Amino acid sequence: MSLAADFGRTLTQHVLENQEHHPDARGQLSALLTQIGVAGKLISAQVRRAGLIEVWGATGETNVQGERVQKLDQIANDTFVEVLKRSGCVAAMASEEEESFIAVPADLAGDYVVVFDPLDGSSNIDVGVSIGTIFAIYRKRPDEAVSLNTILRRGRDLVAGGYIVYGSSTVLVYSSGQTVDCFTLDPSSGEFFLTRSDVRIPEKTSLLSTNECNSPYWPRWTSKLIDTIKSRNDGPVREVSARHIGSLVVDFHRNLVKGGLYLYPVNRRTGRGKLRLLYECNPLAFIAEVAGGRASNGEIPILDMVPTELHQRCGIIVGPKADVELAEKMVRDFPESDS
Ligand code: AFP
Repeated sequence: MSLAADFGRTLTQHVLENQEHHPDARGQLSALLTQIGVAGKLISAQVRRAGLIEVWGATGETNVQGERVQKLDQIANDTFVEVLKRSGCVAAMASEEEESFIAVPADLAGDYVVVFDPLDGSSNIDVGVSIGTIFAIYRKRPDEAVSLNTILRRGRDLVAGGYIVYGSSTVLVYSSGQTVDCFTLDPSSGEFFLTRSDVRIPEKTSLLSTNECNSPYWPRWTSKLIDTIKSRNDGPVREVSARHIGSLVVDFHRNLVKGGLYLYPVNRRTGRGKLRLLYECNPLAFIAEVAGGRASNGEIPILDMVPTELHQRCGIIVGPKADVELAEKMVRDFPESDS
């Protein structure tokens, strides 16, 4: 038996096979997804050296090879921007790390628009805790000259989305709308191999993920929802437990596989959320919906929100459908005006 048979399909094989499901596919989306895999491998290699970069950075900004030391989130951003530019598949992009969007020069420009958070959970970098990259892909509207409006699109228009988790292993998860599939990086061969296919989020919430220290700033419905979910433990068996890492993408990935509800409501004093609609909430909402879950800002699905700014923030509840719908009901039942 060959070793490849033990591992199963590679990311490239899977992407090419999936291309057949898209009637208007011309191969550019497949090439783009494959290049995102390449960017993920490059960033993963740097993440594995993060502690060393930290030490070198602190002692004079030069590593043992005499190279200038950059911060990891800057490395991840520059890597993603460069790989996407050179892919020949992207017309414009926007990054959580960049103030404005980037238009790709005409000679390199392709048909797609990519928005991404190059390194989510950066406060976890220097303590060796899992972090990740999040991305989402739109098809550029035909004949459109690139402008801010090229980027400010509803999540409902996405053609693909996904993320890469740099954890105990490096895992790339993506969907182009049919299924959600997970690939694990085999460090010895440098290939991503399919390790979970057609992931469906469990229907029951068994994990609850939220930063409970924010409770003084929560809208009224949030505590009511959390109390309701915790009350499921009043019986003889514990049904729900808490898990919160503080890297949204990693919290999301665990919840997707194990059945967890993630909440980051708007701050009721400022009326603002923390997480970014374009780079964080939309891609994860896209994955959640394809996997049979739901993502909402409490009033409407995240994917139906119309962005008005590049770095727009919003509240989010994402996870098993029934409990996201329960949260939406609680938003209606406990309006702020009654407090
Ligand atoms: P950074 O990438 O800037 O560290 O942001 C991380 C994040 O947006 C998200 O990944 C975390 O879950 C969230 O912030 C944690 O923030 P709180 O400390 O407000 O809970």
